[in-house]
Amino acid sequence: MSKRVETWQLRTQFAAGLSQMYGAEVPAYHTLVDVSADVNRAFVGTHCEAQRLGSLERVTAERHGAIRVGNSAELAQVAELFSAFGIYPVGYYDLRKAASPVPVVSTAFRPVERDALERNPFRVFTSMLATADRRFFSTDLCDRVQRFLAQRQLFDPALITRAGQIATAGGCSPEDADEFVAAAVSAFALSREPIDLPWYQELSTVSAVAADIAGATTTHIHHLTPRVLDIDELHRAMTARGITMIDDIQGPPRTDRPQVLLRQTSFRALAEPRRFRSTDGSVTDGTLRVRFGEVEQRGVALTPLGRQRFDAAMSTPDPAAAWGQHFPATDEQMAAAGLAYYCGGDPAKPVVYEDFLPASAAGIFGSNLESDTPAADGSDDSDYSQQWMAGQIGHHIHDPYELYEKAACS
Ligand code: OOG
Ligand code: NI
Repeated sequence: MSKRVETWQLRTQFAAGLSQMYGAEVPAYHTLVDVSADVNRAFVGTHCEAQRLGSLERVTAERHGAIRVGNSAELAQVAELFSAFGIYPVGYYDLRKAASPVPVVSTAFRPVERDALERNPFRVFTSMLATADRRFFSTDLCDRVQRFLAQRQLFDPALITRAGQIATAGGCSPEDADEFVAAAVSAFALSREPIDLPWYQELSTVSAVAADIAGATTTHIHHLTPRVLDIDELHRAMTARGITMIDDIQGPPRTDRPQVLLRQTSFRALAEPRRFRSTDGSVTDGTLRVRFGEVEQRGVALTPLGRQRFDAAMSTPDPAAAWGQHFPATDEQMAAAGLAYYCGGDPAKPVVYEDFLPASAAGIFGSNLESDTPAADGSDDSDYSQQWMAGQIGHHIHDPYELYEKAACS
């Protein structure tokens, strides 16, 4: 009898399958992955402590993905599907509160146990359209979007049922794994179905993100993000290859002090072929610039106290210049001051930050919008809280700090 495929192996298979599909759809992603691997190899060759935040093998294999759904029913299906891969909702991000608001609320699906993270840390940043927020959607448009969403089916119900069974069993046979993972991956393929052009255009006037989410009857993987050990070098190397990167690296500044949290950057969305249906029923070929490539560099996870320092440094006009007033020079001092998590309190063993940053996420969302329509003034009486989201998907949403606390002590 053949061996059972465990949850973490299903996760690895799913991440690899998405990567293969996305690379075929967006060839520049392959360039990003190649350049990331080069940067990582070179960095490890010249820095003796390079692998303290993860082995070269793990870092180079590591990805996060991003997906976007329309309503809480779809989010609940995603939660059920992802439970088969051992990834669960962690953290709550309200991107409507960002400096450049995006009409979504988000969570990140990721492994929560340390050994599961070590085996494969694949995460998916998952956003849901906030249609009930009147600052973005009129009552009339909200009704029509909700009707549109209620009629579409992003996932085959049999796939979701199977996911629940596999999650409960903690794995499946190799044959079932191949079939299940292939079906899960293809649910995120870019569709060739024509898009209703007037509908897409109407939503675009609210937000390009709204159009991407609710403008079509299917969803897709929005991006996949490799991890690098030196994001500034990656930015230079990609630019040298003629790929237009966004100007900024989001998150903490470059510093020679301990690397904290998460730094991210992206290349501009590329035109991808899509088909459109006009009011008269005719179908034409066109393009959309929606999907881009993103890259990340991860540092040590900060405690709530460290996070306060981070927020204070980031709110200054020049975070790089202010950094030294907020953070000490060594991991020993970081640990002693209770600013960051270290396994067993050992400064040589930083606990890697596994989550996201709301300001950076909004920056990544916005980085590719030529322009986006700002939210209208007025009040929002929608109830998109973390508790609301947890109730809708029927899953506890983990508190990242509790997970880091546990990782540091175990
Ligand atoms: C998600 C944007 C945020 C990140 O890594 O912070 C993000 C999206 O564009 O759907 O991917
Ligand atoms: Ni991302």
